[in-house]
Amino acid sequence: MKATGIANTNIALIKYWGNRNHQLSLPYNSSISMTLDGMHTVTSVEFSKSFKNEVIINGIQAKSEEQQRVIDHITLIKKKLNIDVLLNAKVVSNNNFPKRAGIASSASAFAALTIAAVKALEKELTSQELSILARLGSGSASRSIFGGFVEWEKGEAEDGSDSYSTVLAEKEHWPELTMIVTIVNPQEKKIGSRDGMQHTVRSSSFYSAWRATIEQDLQQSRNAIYTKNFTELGTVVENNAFKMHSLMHTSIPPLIYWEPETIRMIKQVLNLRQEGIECYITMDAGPQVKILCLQKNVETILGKLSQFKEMHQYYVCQPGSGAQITDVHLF
Ligand code: 2P0
Repeated sequence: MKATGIANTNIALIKYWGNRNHQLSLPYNSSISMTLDGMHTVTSVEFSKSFKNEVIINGIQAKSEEQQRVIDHITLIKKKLNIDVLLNAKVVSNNNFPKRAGIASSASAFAALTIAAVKALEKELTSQELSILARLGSGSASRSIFGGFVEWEKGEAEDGSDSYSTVLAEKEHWPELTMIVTIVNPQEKKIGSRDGMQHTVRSSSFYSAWRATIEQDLQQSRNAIYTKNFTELGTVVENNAFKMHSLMHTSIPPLIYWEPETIRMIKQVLNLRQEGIECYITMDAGPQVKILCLQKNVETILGKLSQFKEMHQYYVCQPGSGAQITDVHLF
């Protein structure tokens, strides 16, 4: 009854920001992401009636709020699978990148937790069913079940049965596409995405503009991925990220995930582009700047940015695989 899952994180190219049903993580719009090779969470889960529920993240006992979120997700999985809810779980999870820093650690975390828990409960589910379950833990986790280029369909059903992710293109379709994730400020964020997005939906007068243009962004992004048109993809990805941050900035009170280093990094990337090195920006619910580029330009971009003291750390990621079960357990 012990199983271990490994899941890569993903970065949205076209963002999810706002739920029509918050409890079920049912979004107002579909979103598109790239699963990132090498930025992952590994999670082992074991069930026993003799256990107390226990959650260890990166070698330390999880804080009560984090522990509750993990245990609530496991309880929900048990209920959905008609398993005795008194069966307690020991969960040990390791990330190989900072959590709660705006690099979608909950995406890889809840994807790995979901596949490990289902396997430990000795159930076989389809990828679609796993994507739905992962979505209930964290919306973006529904995308990390799959590798390559992924679309999470918003769906229409009230129960969320048609809101899951599918693969737009496998990772082998466009291996040159690269995401450089720069860590400019490693602090944990104070306002989580789930609270932040609902605040935005309630109070930003720009939310209707976001919804009015999102289908066009999705279509442009799908086309650019299918035809491997980097300029078209980069243009829509960057614009979509700035639109999402405009929603945050026009919330009342404003929700600002950027730090001074974020702006300085944004300027650096725009300067690089002016110098003729084609690269684009995306950002999530945190201060980190991600740079979308082609593999042939990675060395030049890193060479330029290495002179920049704000960049504490970086990850260079190609399109990665979907979530998988492994035999190597963490306990
Ligand atoms: C996304 N984000 O599409 C959007 C863009 C962040 C900005 O989905 O609170 O991971 O971390 O469990 O679902 C982040 O929200 O929520 C997210 P948390 P989730 O990737």
